[in-house]
Amino acid sequence: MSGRLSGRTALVTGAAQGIGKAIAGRLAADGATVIVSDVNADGAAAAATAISKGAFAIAADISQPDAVASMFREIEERTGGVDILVNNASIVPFVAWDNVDLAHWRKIIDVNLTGTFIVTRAATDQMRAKKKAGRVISIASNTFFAGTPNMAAYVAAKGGVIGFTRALATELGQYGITANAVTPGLIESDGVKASPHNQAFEFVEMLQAVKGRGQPEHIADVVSFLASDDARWMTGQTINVDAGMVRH
Ligand code: NAD
Ligand code: 4PL
Repeated sequence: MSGRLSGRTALVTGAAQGIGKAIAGRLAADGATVIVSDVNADGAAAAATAISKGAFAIAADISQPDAVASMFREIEERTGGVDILVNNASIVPFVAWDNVDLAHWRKIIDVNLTGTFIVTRAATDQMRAKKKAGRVISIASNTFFAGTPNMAAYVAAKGGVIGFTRALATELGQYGITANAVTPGLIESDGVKASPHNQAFEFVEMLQAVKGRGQPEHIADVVSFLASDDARWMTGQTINVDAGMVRH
């Protein structure tokens, strides 16, 4: 699309489908070499093939430190190291409050928050070792502002991602690495279309200032900006991208 990321290597987690796949496609169109990563190995391979130029797949579960470490060894061998990390992989549950038990809570925190930490730890260690002016962009959610129902553990994890982003910006600024978060509103992703969240569009649209259904590309465009040199003076920030559903 622009070539503004040519020469950079970008890792997008959870990129087999949905928002992550759109982000991977956009960063590749911007000229980056993109690693399409997902716990769904076949889906990641198919997405990398669809993106084609400059993209390849590595399967990894972000909550498994050994799998993540081996992914970063492969990235180093094949590209010399990651410049841009997009923390996108998450479980997007729809679970009524009365069914939010400890097992569900632990699973969501383990993948959505601890998984984000595991990948970010490995990625930023690699960026520092390779003297990269790195970028960490984490996909949170506007449910953190709205307190959206049927997602209590998810909302808590996304709040954790926003807090982590603020601390990370402070810790890593001295190495020239920035950390920012994006909070999408309801997006018509593959996961949402296959879930009860698909019933929420009419209600959410009523709350939006700009009408229509959020699409993965709406998020990918903002992530592309945050990954670009135009965002060099921003760190520790959270950009809300939800057609004005909430005002943050
Ligand atoms: P999706 O369910 O369509 O895709 C998520 C992808 O993440 C899947 O390919 C899945 O296999 C992968 N994944 C899940 N657990 C993983 C793990 N442990 N390790 C590696 N990969 C894993 O989801 P989406 O709607 O595209 O959401 C993408 C991101 O955007 C998530 O962080 C989500 O919380 C966030 N988000 C989505 C919406 C929305 O309405 N769709 C709104 C706000 C934020
Ligand atoms: C407004 O992050 O932001 C449903 C499902 N509705 O995952 C989300 C809204 C969902 C959201 C989200």
